[in-house]
Amino acid sequence: MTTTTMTRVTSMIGAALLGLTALQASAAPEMPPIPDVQGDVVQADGDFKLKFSIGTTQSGAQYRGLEYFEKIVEQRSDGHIQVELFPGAQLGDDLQAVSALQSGTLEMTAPSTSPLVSMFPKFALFDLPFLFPTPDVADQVLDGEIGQQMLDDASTNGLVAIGWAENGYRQLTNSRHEVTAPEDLEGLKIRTMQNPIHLDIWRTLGANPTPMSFAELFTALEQGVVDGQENPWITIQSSRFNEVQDYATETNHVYTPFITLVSERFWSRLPADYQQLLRDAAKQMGDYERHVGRSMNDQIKQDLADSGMQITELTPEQVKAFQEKVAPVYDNWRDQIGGELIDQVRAASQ
Ligand code: KDG
Repeated sequence: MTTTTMTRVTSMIGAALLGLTALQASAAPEMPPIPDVQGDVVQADGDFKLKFSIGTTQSGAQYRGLEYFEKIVEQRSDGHIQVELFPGAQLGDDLQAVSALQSGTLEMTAPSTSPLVSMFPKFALFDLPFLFPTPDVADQVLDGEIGQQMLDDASTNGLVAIGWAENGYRQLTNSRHEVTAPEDLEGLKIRTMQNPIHLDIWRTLGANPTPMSFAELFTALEQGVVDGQENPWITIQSSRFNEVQDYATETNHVYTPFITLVSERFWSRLPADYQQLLRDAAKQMGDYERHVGRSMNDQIKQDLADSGMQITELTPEQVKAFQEKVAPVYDNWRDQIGGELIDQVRAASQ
């Protein structure tokens, strides 16, 4: 191949790549800029390496939050704590990452609460359908007494729970047909998180639910092992589910938080001032990450529609039909979660 053809070929490849990156760049919605670091440098002894693993991808709001966490911790420790980020379940899915923290082979992770319900039964509060009518109610609970009590309860079994972030309000997608009523779910194979309440929700709604790790979801959708799934808009886009799903229904049926966890073995090696630095950084990361996800929902819905997905926004009457059909789930789980806790959250939305 003569040099000119090479250059022509290379320039063509270059152009194609540029085109591609431009396309990808155009696909990724504008994220709010990462804020400046607030607070002074923390003086403390020792140098530390911290690996932080998550299951969602690099183009999601959660990863953006981690980038802010990394910036705060490295700047305010004057480089004495080095943070390495691992998105996309590179170091394992939620359950694998949590057990890696317990064995001390990983320092931090931020899973959804749903896969951890067998370890922390009270987390099931977040899996009850339609319990958090607005983000405000979610913030009141996470940043209030209930949220703090849950962090304290989860600081056991080799784990230290230091903060909350947000996965978000979950939306249904599928590859078969538009869903506007529970009856449309008849016979649809829906992937759920590995969580007994989510299985109960979709069974009660008339679908055929299958529990599965998030790390296996895209392939299962692509191969038609399951017809549908449910996740927040930001996760639907950042995981490119719109490439294997044609229909989305804005159900907002469950609010899922992320909980920020540290390995107790790593934590106990940190000087107290660095422990406080990680707590401060986790708080700022969580607040920023909530803002990122919420500020992008409308833009993402538009992008998904532009990508060819049929987005269905339910009327209040249609939402009510889902709420009424799924109400029995509360009777099944009230005792395990605690009626008082559920009533406290309900009171917060009055
Ligand atoms: O680590 C990623 C999971 O925490 C998260 O995406 C869970 O919403 C989730 C799902 O559907 O598995």
